[in-house]
Amino acid sequence: MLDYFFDILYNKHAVICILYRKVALFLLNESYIREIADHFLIPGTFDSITEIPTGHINSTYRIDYIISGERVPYLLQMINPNVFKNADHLMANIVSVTSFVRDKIIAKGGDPDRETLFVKPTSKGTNYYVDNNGAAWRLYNYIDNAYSPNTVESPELFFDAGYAFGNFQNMLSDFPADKLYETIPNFHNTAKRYANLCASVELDVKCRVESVRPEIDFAFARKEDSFVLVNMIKEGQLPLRVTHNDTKLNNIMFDNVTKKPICIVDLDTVMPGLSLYDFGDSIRFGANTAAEDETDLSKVSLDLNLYEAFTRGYLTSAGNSLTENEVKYLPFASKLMTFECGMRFLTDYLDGDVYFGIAHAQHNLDRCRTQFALVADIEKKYEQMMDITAKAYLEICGKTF
Ligand code: GN1
Ligand code: MG
Repeated sequence: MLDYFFDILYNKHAVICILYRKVALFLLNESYIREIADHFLIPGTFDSITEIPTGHINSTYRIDYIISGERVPYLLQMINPNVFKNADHLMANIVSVTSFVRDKIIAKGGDPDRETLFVKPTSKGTNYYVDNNGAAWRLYNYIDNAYSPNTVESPELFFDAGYAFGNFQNMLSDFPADKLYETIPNFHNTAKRYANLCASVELDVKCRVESVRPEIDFAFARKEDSFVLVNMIKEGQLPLRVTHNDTKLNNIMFDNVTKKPICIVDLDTVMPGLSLYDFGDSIRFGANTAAEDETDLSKVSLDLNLYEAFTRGYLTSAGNSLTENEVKYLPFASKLMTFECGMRFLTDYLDGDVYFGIAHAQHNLDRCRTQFALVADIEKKYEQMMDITAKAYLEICGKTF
């Protein structure tokens, strides 16, 4: 009935229809989300819910409560069950990593409520709540008066981002990595990602292969790249570390006033991994002169100034604890993580968009094309990136590779 009503409206007034849908959906959502929130130990009275529409995977809401006359915000999140199959392991990872980081922040005289996320328990004392549909929900402190940038406004900001992720790496350098679960096995195993793409091309469930031949050929031509770091791990040439694994710029919260990074968020994929994954993924997202889903590919390029700024920030906080190989391969990792992400978007497009959230039918393909255009530009600028890295390493750490 509701749909019929919407359809009639849609024919006449498309824009109004979209607005109505949004309002209706929101109203339905709001009471549901309130019910979920009731399962957590939150003092005070409920005030409001605001959806935070970022991220391609989880659903995120800010919920405000009034406690002793003051508005206190929290972050409520539904963990995407299609992506994270084991909420218990995922939440155990997050609780142990955030407790560890929290202790370090307190020891350094920092503000633990602002500098790290921490998990608020349910009224039953568990780390998360499972709703009637089987989806897991968790509640965090909300880092207020802060923002997470989607674009780099200045090299200084990107230097700070590099410093922040390097610092995160450092804070966890003595965390026992074997205590962490591998919540998404082979997450950055690029050889596996390549094999997944091949399998999806073979199956071609949505009959899309012919329409994306150039993208498939682009990926197939770079098969060898996908094995490089995987083989280095096997040969013991790169150390396993505790890594974030999703180091997009918008996973750093910056303070509204100081404009400095305060907190690293989105800890779902904290797992044992390579420092190179974290560095490369940051460059993929932040040093691109265009958005991740830009359709005008002439806007896509690797900004060398931004590459340099991030590299310098990162080496300033993490450089001395990295091995020579971990520094030498920074340009390669930038290319590889971009290639990996492009392969993942392409695979999902071929599979019928079953993994990443999309806003329109071609979204995954657009994202894939942007990533591959960036890979091509990195290949052109590769020597310059090597020079920038070597110079920064020498100047900041006094070392060569
Ligand atoms: C996903 O949901 P979001 O935007 O934080 C994805 C990352 C990708 C990213 C691409 C668990 O992260 O690996 O790099 O999209 N997260 C997962 O934008 O797959
Ligand atoms: Mg994420």
